[in-house]
Amino acid sequence: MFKQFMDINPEVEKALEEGTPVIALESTIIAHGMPYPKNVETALAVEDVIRKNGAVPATIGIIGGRIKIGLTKEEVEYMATAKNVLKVSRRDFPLAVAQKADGATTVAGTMIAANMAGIRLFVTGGIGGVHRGAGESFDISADLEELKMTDVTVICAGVKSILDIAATLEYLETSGVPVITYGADEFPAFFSRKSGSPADCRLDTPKEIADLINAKDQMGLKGGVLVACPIPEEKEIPYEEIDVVIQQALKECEEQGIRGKKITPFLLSRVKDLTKGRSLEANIQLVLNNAEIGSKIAMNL
Ligand code: PSU
Ligand code: MN
Repeated sequence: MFKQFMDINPEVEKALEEGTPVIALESTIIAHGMPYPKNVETALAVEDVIRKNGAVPATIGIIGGRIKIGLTKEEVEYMATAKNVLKVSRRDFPLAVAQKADGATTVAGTMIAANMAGIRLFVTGGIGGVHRGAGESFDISADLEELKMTDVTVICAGVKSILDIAATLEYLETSGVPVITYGADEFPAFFSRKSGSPADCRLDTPKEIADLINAKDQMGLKGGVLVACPIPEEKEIPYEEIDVVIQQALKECEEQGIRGKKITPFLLSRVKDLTKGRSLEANIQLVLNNAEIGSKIAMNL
């Protein structure tokens, strides 16, 4: 059903047939998460890291209403520069497909498409979560709902402190999602290695993580797995330093009355501007690090 709306890149299709590990990548980070041309450079560099490790990348996005599993270089460039690219989470697929629109898939959107294509692993930078003040605003990312129900492992660098990190972890616990911190005792906060929240489950090798994923799948337990990889120490922005910037961005978001799906892109873009691009550099480095670790997990699955 879903498959009739999908085009699978021949390289990806061949890998899936032959059992070569395939790793999904999202396109919201390209269209709405980073500025041009860094978005294209990063997307292609991440694909290179995955290939170098023996796996095959599949960047997922929607072009003219077709769900693409494995964007070509030209299509990545198109996603990065086209106007009116929708941000596509679960609820946006019907509109994007019916209107033959272009769409960048979020973590939730990418998980759905990856799962349909038979891809088990997905590497990204950060996921959405429970926003600060969600008790009043009800702003909880659809990414968390997707992790509850869709069998894809998401490898990220933790959760940005634009969100309520402790509440996000509680939500994931309630949802029955295994949350693994790779090689650290504290769950990471994207730009920083520390978040103030302890790691519930620490694993130190890609093999152990692959074993956990296999065990979950073999038991028939539905839902995703979240793997959080702390940003490499020399690349991090200390928590106290980035928190000041985030407070400022949150204040502006509130003042300007930004709502719904526009909130996260607004905050990401303000944080980048307020750090004069330093956050962008950290963002790029952590995605590359996640791709390296994700590939190693893939090779052990
Ligand atoms: N967090 C980041 N970078 C991102 C996103 C989140 O640090 O690029 C993007 C991802 O695509 C994620 C989406 O799935 O934002 C979440 O949006 P929302 O909060 O509206 O659910
Ligand atoms: Mn939201």
